[in-house]
Amino acid sequence: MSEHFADRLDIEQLSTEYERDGVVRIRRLFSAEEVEELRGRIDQYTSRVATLPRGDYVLEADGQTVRNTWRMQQHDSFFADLGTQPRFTRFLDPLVRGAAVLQGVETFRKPARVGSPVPYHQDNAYFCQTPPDMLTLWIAIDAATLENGPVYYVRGSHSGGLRPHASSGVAGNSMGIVDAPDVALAEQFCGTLEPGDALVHHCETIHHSAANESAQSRCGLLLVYRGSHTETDPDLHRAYTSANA
Ligand SMILES: O=C(O)CCC(=O)C(=O)O
Repeated sequence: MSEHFADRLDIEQLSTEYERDGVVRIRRLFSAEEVEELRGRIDQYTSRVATLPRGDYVLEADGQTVRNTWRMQQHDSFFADLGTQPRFTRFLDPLVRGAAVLQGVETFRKPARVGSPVPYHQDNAYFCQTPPDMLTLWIAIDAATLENGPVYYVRGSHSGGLRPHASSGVAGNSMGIVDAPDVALAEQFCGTLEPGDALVHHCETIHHSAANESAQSRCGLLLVYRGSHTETDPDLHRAYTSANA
């Protein structure tokens, strides 16, 4: 395997920022050529969503444009292979305090003009894992700019525990935090990215994104991992099930 940018990451620096803020940005994790390959694979995958189980994709309100794809690793070995490469698990292992196990491959596509907002939430309201040693590697396929709905994070919020969530009514993000934190947008970590950059966020870091009213789509490819030692918490799972009933 030829050397990859991921092989040269400063894991100690990454861990320090991740532990402190619950989110860290990695510049140029993928080269321009790699991004184009990922884009091609995602486009190919998206073009055949109608053949997938209905629960494995979500459309925008126009009923046509794909908002999310879920569980891509189950339907396409390219994404399963991508997510299990040691070059990623090597730097993610310390962040999940164990062995990083791929749990999901997803897209949040935020298409131009119709991309819908994502309400304030913590991923562990969906994942229901204890201890919460789970994270998302969010890879920018398009640039994420101030105009097209970048993900915003409340720094340090992963340390405050899981807050109450309730049904949000948003297709693709069924749960939202009951009382969104009173932190001005300007104080939040704004996940602006160039194609090939990535974010790593902890599963209890509070985050959200706005609608995309711009003419530029903002596609993110998400690889989700948990530490092999985590378990499903029955109380969290009950809360998830009742909010989604
Ligand atoms: O991509 C986005 O806009 C939101 C991503 C998100 O909510 C997540 O990673 O859980």
